[in-house]
Amino acid sequence: MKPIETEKIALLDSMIEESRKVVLTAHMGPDGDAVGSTTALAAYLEEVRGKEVKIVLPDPVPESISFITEGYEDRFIFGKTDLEACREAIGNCDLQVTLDYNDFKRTGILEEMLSESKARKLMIDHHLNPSTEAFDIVFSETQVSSACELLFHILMKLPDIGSDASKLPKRSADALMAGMTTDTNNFANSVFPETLQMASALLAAGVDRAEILSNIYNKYRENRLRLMGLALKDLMKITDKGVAYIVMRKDVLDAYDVREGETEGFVNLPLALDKVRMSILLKQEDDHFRVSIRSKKGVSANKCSGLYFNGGGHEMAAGGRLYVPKDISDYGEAEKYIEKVTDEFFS
Ligand SMILES: [Mn+2]
Repeated sequence: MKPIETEKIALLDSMIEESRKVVLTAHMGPDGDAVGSTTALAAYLEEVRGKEVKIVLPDPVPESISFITEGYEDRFIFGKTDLEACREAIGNCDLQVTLDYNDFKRTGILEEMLSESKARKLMIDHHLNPSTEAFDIVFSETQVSSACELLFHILMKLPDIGSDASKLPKRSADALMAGMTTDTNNFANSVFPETLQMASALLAAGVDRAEILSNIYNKYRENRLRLMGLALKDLMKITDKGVAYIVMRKDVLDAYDVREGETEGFVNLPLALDKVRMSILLKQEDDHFRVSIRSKKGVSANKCSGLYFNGGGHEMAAGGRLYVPKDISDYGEAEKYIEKVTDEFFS
């Protein structure tokens, strides 16, 4: 990653000092990195800086990563369940922080409130092509594993932490380790020298990694593994261009009682095959499929998502949406659409 500029840190430090009420935000369908980075920054702002903090998210925290926020639930407000409270918190804050997303569009129902707010705005993110116009300070770095990692490096530079990870609140340290671990898929993707330095510093500061791993990977419900079996055995298709895709329609999601977060990591599985260059997972939602794309080195998941799935993200890991009936006329057309566009993408 490029070095973090000292002047920017000084600016951030005074911006925090001058603020009283802070709102932290993250993207729709929050993952471990979104929840970890907002929780970690909230604990720092509260415990070290004495600020009043609210974490405002479009959607609730999935059960599968709720261990990160245990005992901290009262800091959270969700657009899906209490839009008025979100409006009030955003309207009353003097500093608004964007974590783990690059454009207010990624906050869905909160988009308008966040972009129209008069508060000062700070972005800490690791996605490609950030929309930075609205922001007073931007920390945008793609050569990091996660928003949690970027936030860690920023916190370490702040004077009251002074490169000593043991000065971070315990909740911050734990949440940073958890978010980095989920975004790297436990050190499998996007690991940089600084990522391991972060892990080392947090371990030395007393973070219990074994407990975090157990919370992330060993607490699922049985339905997840049963569905994973079905996905690999029956749903996965592989094109002759080396694209693996899995389409999960509503009947399957209902039959397996799938909750938010329970298909986490499925999209990575087909990459285990030598012949697979790119993997695409579609999950049916209200008026669209939610799309996840992962690719191997040399193939751009980001580009494919931008071209055909209304999305983007990172070079080898991207998200998006396929709208019905805007992009395809019917949910049953998804397979045909994927075959057609990926054939075009690789020719
Ligand atoms: Mn992330």
